[in-house]
Parts: sequence; C-alpha cells; structure tokens
Amino acid sequence: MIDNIQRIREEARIRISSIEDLEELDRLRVHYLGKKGLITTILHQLKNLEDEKRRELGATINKAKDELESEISLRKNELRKLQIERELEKSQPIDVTLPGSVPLEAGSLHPITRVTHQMVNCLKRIGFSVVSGPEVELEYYNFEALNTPEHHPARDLQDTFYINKPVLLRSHTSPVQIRTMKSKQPPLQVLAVGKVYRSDYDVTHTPMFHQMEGLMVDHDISLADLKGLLGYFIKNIFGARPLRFRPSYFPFVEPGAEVDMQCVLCKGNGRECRMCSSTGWLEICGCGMVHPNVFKAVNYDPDRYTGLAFGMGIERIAMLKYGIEDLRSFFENDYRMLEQF
Ligand code: 2NM
Repeated sequence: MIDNIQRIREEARIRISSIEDLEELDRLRVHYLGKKGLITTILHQLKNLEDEKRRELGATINKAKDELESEISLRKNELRKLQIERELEKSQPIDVTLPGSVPLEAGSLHPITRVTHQMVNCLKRIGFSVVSGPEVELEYYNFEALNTPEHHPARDLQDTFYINKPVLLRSHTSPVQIRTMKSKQPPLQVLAVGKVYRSDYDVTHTPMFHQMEGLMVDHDISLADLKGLLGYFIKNIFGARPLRFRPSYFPFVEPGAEVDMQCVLCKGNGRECRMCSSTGWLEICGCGMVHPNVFKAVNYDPDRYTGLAFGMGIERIAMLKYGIEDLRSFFENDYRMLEQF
C-alpha cells in the first residue's frame, strides 16, 4: 500500500508540473483529492485495517494529501499569473497621458468668496489693500489693545472660544488692524478679511463666519469721510439706496454708529416684511472713528492722527444680496444651493 501511495504521489507531481491550463488543473485536483478521488478512497479504506497499521499509513497518506494540495495551489497561482501576462501581451498598451473622454465639470466660486471679491475689489479701487493675520490670537490683540476692558461681555467664556487663556480664536478681524498699525506708520488704508469665531449657533449665527473690516488713518480723517466712503461702498454693492447712521456703541470707536440701508424687499414701507422684520431698514455694518485709546495702544499720537473704521459680516451681505434666508445653508455644501452661483 505504501508503494502504491508513493507511486500515486510521484505521478501526480509530474502531471501537476506539466499542466498548462487552470481547468485541467482543477480536474486533476478532483481526480486525486475530490470526494471519490484516489487519495480520498485510500483514506476511506484505512478503517478496515488494525489500529497500529492504520495510524502508520494514515500519517503517510495525510502528509501526501497536504503536499499535493499545496503543490496544486502553487501551480494554480503560477498559471493565473501566466494567464494575466498573456492577456496583457495581447492588449494595446494604455497611454495614461491621453485626455479623458468625459469632460470635467467646471466648478464655481462659493457665494461667500464671490461677495468677498466684489467687496474687496470695490474698495481696492479707492486705495485700500488687504492685510491678514492669525486666526488663533492673543487676548491682547483681540481685546486689550482694542479698548475692550476685562469685564466686557464679549470677553466672557460664553461668547469667545478660548484655546487656553490668553490664547483664543479671534472673535473679529480687528486684531489684524492692531498688528498692522503696530508695524506700519500712517497714512494707512487697509482691509482685514477672513474667518472669525464666536460661541453662537442658531438661524442667524454660526460659530465661524466671515468679516471684512476697513481702517483708514491719516491727519484729519473725519466722520464725513466715513459717511462718503460707506455711501460709495453700498451703492456699489446694492445700488443707490437711502442710508441712515444710527448711534451705537463699540469699545474701539468714538463716536460709533450702525449703518442701515432701506429694505430692498419692502422698499422701506415695512408692512409685514420678513426681510427687515417690518422696520423698513436693514442693518449693514458697524462703524466709527477710532478711539484714542486704540491709537495709544499702537503708539500712534491721537493728537496728530484720526481714523475711520468699519466692519461687517460677509454672510449677512451675501444673504441680503442673493435673498438667501438661512445662514446655515452657506456651510452645508449642498450642490443644489452652491450650483446657483
Ligand atoms: C466694526 C465697527 C466699528 C473697527 C475698529 C478697528 C480698529 F482696529 F481700528 F480699532 N477695526 N475695526 C471697527 C469699528 C469694526 O465692526 C463692526
């Protein structure tokens, strides 16, 4: 019986190595190792033998079976590889440098980016240039230098994202103006544009939004310059509309004001208007004359220089311009919304 097994083993080894076809190899596997295969049949016959003989032969046959299995699977891998190589030889080589057959869809600018460009370009035409600074700021640049005292509500943990006091996420772009004034002497005409962060979330507030702030410092800049400049700006963005300057408080300016524009939807009559909450007016921006304490913080002489400053939320301008009702839709990245721009 041992001789018989050795013979089967030898014969199988030779046949496996000379086979050139995967299907043929599988037929060979069934011939030896299938349910009614030669090896399987011999294994079944063992149960008629006595214990000792069975153990001895069983070990030999099982070893032969394992070896055959691994020889077959090795050959199978070799043949698969050969098959792939033959197919590759038959086919045309691929030119990976050819242009694709499906045209690429052109993307479009995010509405916030579009409005930002428009606002910045409008002000570049009258001499402003864009400055930038870090989004992770120090309390000093974000509050202290801006005449914002320790106990001002804006400094509260509830309103500002602190990383680790005194490090925080800037809550407005004004710290960029402070950094600019500290490194440059007047005359100065700059725009600080970018992301700002506040701990707020509802229909009209998101924890991150965009701001644009302007600053102009020189000898005898006046409130008249501020009014003229914002009139020009709003005319450029929304078209000619009546404006009003309403006194308001910002720690870093004196006097300070908010600028309202007559409502574009109800034309100022205010009857049941959802856009202006029936007031007839839309808040556009905050502004004022730079506070002497701010100039002192950046080593400008408040007796020699005056400055105008204004700031606005870019999302709000974009909502009014395009009639977008929910601020959150800017950040949901829904193509049905974005494709319209
Ligand atoms: C606003 C409103 C009023 C402002 C002031 C300054 C600085 F740095 F010059 F003091 N930058 N921006 C300012 C003034 C910003 O945003 C609503």
